[in-house]
This record gives sequence, C-alpha cells and structure tokens, in this order.
Amino acid sequence: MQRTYIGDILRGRANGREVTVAGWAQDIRNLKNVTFIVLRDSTGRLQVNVKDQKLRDAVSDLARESVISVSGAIVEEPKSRLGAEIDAYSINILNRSDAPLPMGVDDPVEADFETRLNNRFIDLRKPEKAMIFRVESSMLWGIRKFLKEQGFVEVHSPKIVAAATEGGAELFPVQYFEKKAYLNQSPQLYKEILMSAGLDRVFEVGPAFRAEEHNTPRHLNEFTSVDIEVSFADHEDVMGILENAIGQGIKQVKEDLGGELEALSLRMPEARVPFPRITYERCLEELSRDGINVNFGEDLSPEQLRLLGDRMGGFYFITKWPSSLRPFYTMPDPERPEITNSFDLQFREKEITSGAQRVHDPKMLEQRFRAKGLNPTDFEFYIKAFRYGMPPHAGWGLGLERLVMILLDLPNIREATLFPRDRTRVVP
Ligand code: ATP
Ligand code: AMO
Repeated sequence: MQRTYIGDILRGRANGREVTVAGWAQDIRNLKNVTFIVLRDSTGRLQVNVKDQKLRDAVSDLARESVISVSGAIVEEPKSRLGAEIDAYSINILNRSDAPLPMGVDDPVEADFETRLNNRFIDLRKPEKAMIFRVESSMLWGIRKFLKEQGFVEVHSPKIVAAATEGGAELFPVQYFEKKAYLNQSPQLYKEILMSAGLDRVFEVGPAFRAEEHNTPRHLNEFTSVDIEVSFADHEDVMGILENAIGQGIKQVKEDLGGELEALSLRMPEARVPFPRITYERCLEELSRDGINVNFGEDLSPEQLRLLGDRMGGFYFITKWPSSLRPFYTMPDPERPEITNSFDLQFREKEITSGAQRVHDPKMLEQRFRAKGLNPTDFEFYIKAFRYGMPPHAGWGLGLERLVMILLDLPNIREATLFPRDRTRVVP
C-alpha cells in the first residue's frame, strides 16, 4: 500500500499535499457539521476532518481502534492540538475493531499492570510503551555494530541441553524423546567450547531460561542474554569491551531516538568510560565504615548494594569476588585462590552483567567441579574441549531486559519484556 507516515507530515516532510495515511482510529467525534478522527500510526497522530456526508455516514458507527486508510489533503494551517490535519476525500475501512475495548490506548488513568500484560497488543500501541522496545532495538544494534567492528563472530548455541551451567536447582526439564534434557540457563559451556574451536571472539544474543521460583521486579524465567567469549583474554580485557559496548549502545539510542525520547520525557544515563572499579573486599571495607559487617564469602544483599550504589553513582564494576560465590568455570586469582578474576557490572544497586576469566586447565576444571559438589563426568562433552588445546579465555553475560529496565529507570523488568514469562505467567 502506498502511504505516507504521519511522522513525516508532522515534520513537514510529506511529499506533496495529497496523501494517503493509514492506521488506527484512536478517537472519533461527531460534531454538527464535521466528524473528527484522531488517526494514529507507528510514527504519530493527526486529525482527520470528515466533512462529506457520505463519508461521515460510513464512519458513524466505527468503533475506536478500527484500522482505516484515509486519502486527503494536508491542511496548511492546522487548528488541531495534534499539529497536523488532513481533509478526507476518501476513507477505506480495512478492519473493524470490536467494542468495548479490553483497555484503552489513551485513557487518562492507566490500566493495572496485569490487564496491560494480558492485552499487550493494545498496551504497546501507546507510544511510550513501544518506545521501550525501540530503545532495546537501537541499544542492541549499537552493541552488535561495536562487537562486529571488534572482530566478533555472531553464533547460535543450542537451547535444549543436557547439563546445568549456573546452578542445578534452576533448570526447566524437557522430555527429549527417551532422554532427559533441559532448557539452557546460559550459553556458557558452548561459548567456551568455541574458544577451543578457534573462533577466537564470539557473541550470542539468545534466550536463557531460569526456573527461579521467586517473583521479583528484576527476574524473569526467560530472558535475553547477550554473551561474549574472547580467547587469549582475561577479565580486565572483557571489562574494557563491556564498557565500550554499553557506551556505543547508548550512543546509538541517542542517535536514533534522541528527540523522541525527550518528547516522552525519557532520559538515558551517561556512560563515561572507563567505569569505576571496586573490589569485593573494598566493598566490605566501605560497608564496615557504615557499621555493616559482612563476612568474606557472603553475598552482598540488595540493601548493601543500595548503599554501595549511592556511593558509586551510575555504572561501576565490583571485581574479584570470592570463589565460593562464583560458578565452577571462574578462574581463581593465581596469587590468592580464595578470590577470582571475576566481575559484576552494576548500575547503582542493580546487577547488569556477570563475567570473568575462565579456568582453562582441564585438571583445575575437574577440581573446581568437585569443589562445587558437581560430577565432572556429567560435563565430559565440555571438559573434552579443554584437553586438546584450549586457549586462556574470558567473557561475560548481560541481561538485555535488565539493561533496558535500568537505562530507562523502569520499575519492573516486565515493562522491558514484550511477553514476560514469570512464576505465574506463560500467556500471552
Ligand atoms: P545471578 O545469576 O548472578 O544471581 P542475578 O542477576 O539474578 O544473577 P541479582 O539477583 O541481581 O543477580 O543479584 C543481586 C543481589 O541480590 C545478590 O547479591 C543476591 O544475593 C540478591 N538476590 C538475588 N535474588 C534475590 C531475591 N529473590 N530476593 C532478595 N535478594 C535477592
Ligand atoms: P549470570 O547468571 O549472572 O551469569 O547472568 C548474567 C546476566 O543475565 C541477567 N540475568 C537475568 N535477567 C533476567 N532474569 C533473570 N532471571 C536473570 N538471571 C540473570 C543479569 C545477569 O547479570 N554465564 C554467566 C555469564 C558469564 O560469565 O559469561 C551468567 O549466566 O543481567
């Protein structure tokens, strides 16, 4: 269909005065001599003036949110608050909406979150909700572009797997013909195997599944993980790649959407590279100055992270976590094996990314499995790749929805998820 986007008309960039526009009839008002339709497409809204009686009759019983196309003339000096008007000379009803709507697009009071998620197809018609996913798309585009420039290969690892990576209790089981399998918690083992395969630097953007029972504002049971793995690298190397990737992602969002974000009063934080670094042990010292005693080896609670976040500001790394808190694949510090060459990237109190240098010696790897109470035989397909020439390597995993939630200061990760999967929700 030949059509003009409403955004182009609003910005005075429409080609010619006669146009065809198409979208949703958001509001229809019948006055004495004219019918006004507020027409919305993905780029904006304008007012359609319908004066012809035949056309007025044709739309008189049209329900809100019906899909129409309108051909007409752009009004040179629009009086409507929407900033653009067209006088209709033909209207095509493409698909009628049922009435009443399960929720409105432009209601003064927003529907509750459950209703919004149950009717996500309408919820996302609101420009400020759709914008979240446009930000996500631009962010990911910026990150992808950066990684490609850095020589990374985009890969796709299996999501139906035979072994846990991030802790045994949080797996969704799958009946795989006569075998027992699971949905993958992260591409960890596969991205490491690809280092032995010589792909050198890989990244993957894909789903990760965690059967975590709790319902929190920052956890999903299915999320999008952006993962990298780099050969002949340590944790410092991949921290550098991470901060620059985020910087480039934010730059891309500002380039693509800057003006529109401002119009919706949405602001992106600055990413000043390099991000500050603080070791886990320094965190404990900082907390003890506030009279909070955390024993070495204890995880930092959300309240403690909040205190640290207030002190550190926006983005910062917490590095050198204790071995007891990190998975089997994490490289111990050669000088002090009770701590690891690991890091989390935080934004204030919230974790965005975990990463580390990995164990590359197969003997050490087997020891680490045993130390974590895991049986190395269950991971034979993985350890095998370490026995025949595995380079030293490092990488990270970033939750895309987490990142967008944090950047846009959203109250709940589900706002940054099209169709969230949580403890109770598998539909829509
Ligand atoms: P990981 O898989 O590394 O735990 P994560 O992103 O789930 O990744 P977070 O949940 O952001 O980690 O962890 C931040 C801190 O919050 C951790 O110190 C953890 O102890 C704490 N935490 C995690 N889950 C919960 C929860 N359901 N309730 C309260 N605190 C939690
Ligand atoms: P981790 O388990 O910390 O590390 O996960 C990495 C990042 O993924 C995001 N994330 C989640 N997002 C939404 N809902 C969840 N339930 C959830 N769980 C995790 C977070 C987190 O920082 N293999 C390692 C990464 C690596 O070392 O390369 C891993 O999976 O943003």
